Amino acid sequence: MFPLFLPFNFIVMKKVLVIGAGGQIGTELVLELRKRFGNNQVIAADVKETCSEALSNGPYIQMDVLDKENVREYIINEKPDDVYLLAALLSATAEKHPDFAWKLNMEGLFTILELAKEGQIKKIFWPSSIAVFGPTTPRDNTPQYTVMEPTTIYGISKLAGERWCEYYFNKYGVDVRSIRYPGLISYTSLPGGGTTDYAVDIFYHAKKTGTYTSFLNEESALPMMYMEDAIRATIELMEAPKENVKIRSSYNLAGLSFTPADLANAIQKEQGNFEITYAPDFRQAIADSWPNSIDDSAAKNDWGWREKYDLHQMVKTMLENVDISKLN
Ligand code: AKB
Repeated sequence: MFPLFLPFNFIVMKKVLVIGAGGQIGTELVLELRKRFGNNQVIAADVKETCSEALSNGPYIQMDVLDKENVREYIINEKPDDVYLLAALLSATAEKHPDFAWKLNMEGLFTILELAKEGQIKKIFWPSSIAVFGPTTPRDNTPQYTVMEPTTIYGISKLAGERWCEYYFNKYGVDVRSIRYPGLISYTSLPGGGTTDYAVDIFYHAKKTGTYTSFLNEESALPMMYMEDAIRATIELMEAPKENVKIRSSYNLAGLSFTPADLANAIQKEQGNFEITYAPDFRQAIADSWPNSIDDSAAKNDWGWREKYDLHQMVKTMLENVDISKLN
């Protein structure tokens, strides 16, 4: 006879593959998915040969998302239900390697969309970004639907990717879901190559030396979010009933919005001794083309999104947890 109460993991015994698991989002996403679905159900994949210590509690495979045949063979054999495709070059690095950024950010997406079209994957998560907006977009409380003329190669690739996602949903019924991430702030894994990275770096320097030189000027307000909120949003969107996911390009998502000066003040309040100076570099022009704040009412209405972290809570949590030995 069947037991009356089935354990949670038995009921939701799905297999999940996270490609690009070694990055800032990937690491924390894998850990949270493993808590929910079981360690062995969530496969971390990354281009790096070996797995980071943080991800050693479950399966890991080396995977280059540009090696299409290998990705296809793996997915067809392993049959993951959900695939999170996170491998990408972020805004600042992409400006230095535009050809490779376009290749990496687009080709992997096509491979995964095609596999879903063939019925090999049930659901896809693909991250977009506030970088899809550009200097002609209204900058305050940027609407879900508005002018989108990105000026960075990263933004262009993300906007093109959004259009492809929506096309595969409309044309082939591919269940693809996406969020336009703001700058993400976390302490488990360092960000790499983004324009919003200052908002993570600052905590390591504040704790180690009490000073920081920001590569954005003091007035650069940008949409930001604490990683715990971003991971929860991602999983909530992926677990939402299909009919609630009305936007198949990508959802605006808002959490916080602050300038380097606001962040420095909040750190000063929390820590006492802290000084910031400003030396804007090429990333300033990227920040200047992005929104100050985002309207995320569609995400709130469609699948119930609510942020939890405010600036004070985020600063407190970061100062308590950043490990300064990670700073070279
Ligand atoms: C970046 O700065 O490139 C990213 C992003 C906003 O997508 N953090």
